[in-house]
Amino acid sequence: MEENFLWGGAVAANQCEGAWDIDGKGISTMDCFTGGSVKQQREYTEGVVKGRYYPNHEAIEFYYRYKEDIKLFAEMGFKAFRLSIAWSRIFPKGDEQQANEKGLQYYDDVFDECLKYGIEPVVTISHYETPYHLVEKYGSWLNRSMIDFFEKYCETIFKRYKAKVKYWMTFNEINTMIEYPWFGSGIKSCDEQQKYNAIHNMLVASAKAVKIGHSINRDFKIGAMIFYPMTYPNTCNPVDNLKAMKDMDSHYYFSDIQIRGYYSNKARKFLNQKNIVLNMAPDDLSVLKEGTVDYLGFSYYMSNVASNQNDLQMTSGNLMNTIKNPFLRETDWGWQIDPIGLRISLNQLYDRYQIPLFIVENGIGAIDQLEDNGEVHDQYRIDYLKEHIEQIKLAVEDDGVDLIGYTMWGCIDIISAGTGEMKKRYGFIYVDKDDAGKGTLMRYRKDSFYWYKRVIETNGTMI
Ligand code: BGP
Repeated sequence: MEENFLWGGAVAANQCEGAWDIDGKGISTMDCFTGGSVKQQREYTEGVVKGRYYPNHEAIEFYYRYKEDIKLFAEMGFKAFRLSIAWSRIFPKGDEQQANEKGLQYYDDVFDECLKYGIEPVVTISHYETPYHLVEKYGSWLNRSMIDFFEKYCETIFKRYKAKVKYWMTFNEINTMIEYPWFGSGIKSCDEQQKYNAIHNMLVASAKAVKIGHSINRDFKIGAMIFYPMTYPNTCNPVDNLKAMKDMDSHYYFSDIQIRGYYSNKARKFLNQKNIVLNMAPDDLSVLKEGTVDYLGFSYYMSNVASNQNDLQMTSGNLMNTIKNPFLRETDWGWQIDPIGLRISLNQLYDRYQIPLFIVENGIGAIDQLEDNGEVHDQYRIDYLKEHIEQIKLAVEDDGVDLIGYTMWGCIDIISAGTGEMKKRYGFIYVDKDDAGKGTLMRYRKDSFYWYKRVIETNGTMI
């Protein structure tokens, strides 16, 4: 890989920090998601309800333990660490004029700790963590005022951290808005007209953020970020291929606009056919054109299958269920493991956009066993990551894809976003905590910790 390839790991504030109401932080949407499981969806409550269990409230207390954790990342040799800033630590309600200094100082300290070890922070500006007050008072992104609030938030953090952070991305998996607007932005319910206007507001806000960021530091690299559900047709039947194409078009809708800077022919046709009218301000289209991103970040865990039939066997996946693929193994949570699919995804995205790509999430959620001697033998995680990194190398070295870096998802065990579980572990580092919130929160290096250290040391040659 390139000498400056950004090997690292990724987390999100709401899934690791805890300290949900400390040092001035306001309630965020994710603070209102109860614990759940594969069988029982997380409940999004009206605010924080006394007596309910919210796993994100304590999470793994990264807020207090970040020095210990970043030291462990440095021991692995991380070049980059992807994390998010909790918007409601900076603006507790989201519509204030004055930022919360304790929140700003916290991230100053975290970035300083990263830079002490030569680790590049890669910052997600909004990772499912909308200030809950903005939902209650304005209806979140249904309201165009959010563009101004987001702009204020971005300008504040860009100015504050302009000498410490170079890599940014605006919205985590913005295409989550298709199926889960409450997850992506806290919107409790909306029809298609409202949903695609909320998405339009987010896209305009993202473009404005890019423009502001580049005016504050022209060296900033600001990316878009989608989850990439690369999809195969179930058969060579043309109708299955058409379905696979259409399914992917619904996701390209987001990255097309953020990378190309305009609503494509397909996007406009889609909106027309749904009778969706966007409430545009006069300069929205020029803002989208001027605020195109510098790179595309994406998450990849598994691949999907599309068919015109609807009586086929299904399995679960990241943010969406899919048809079972008989050629693929599944994780304990039913996600289909497809390393070659990652090479295909890299080719599809690079062929389409010809801009640098960044894998900002990839990993396997599994049930890990902490042995009495403090070891965790997670050979299945080494195998998963090894198989995917092999394909990444082929995409770069054989197919010529321009890839900035790879931040493995959940580099330390954290709260699962989809299920709220701790037992769905991703990390190179085991955290002693269970689904009921019990545990010492002590950290333990897994076998994969030492394996990844060698991968980074050899820049991907020894995997
Ligand atoms: C992505 C989110 C991450 C992370 C990941 C794994 O959609 O961006 O926040 O959670 O999925 O999913 P889960 O935690 O549900 O296993």
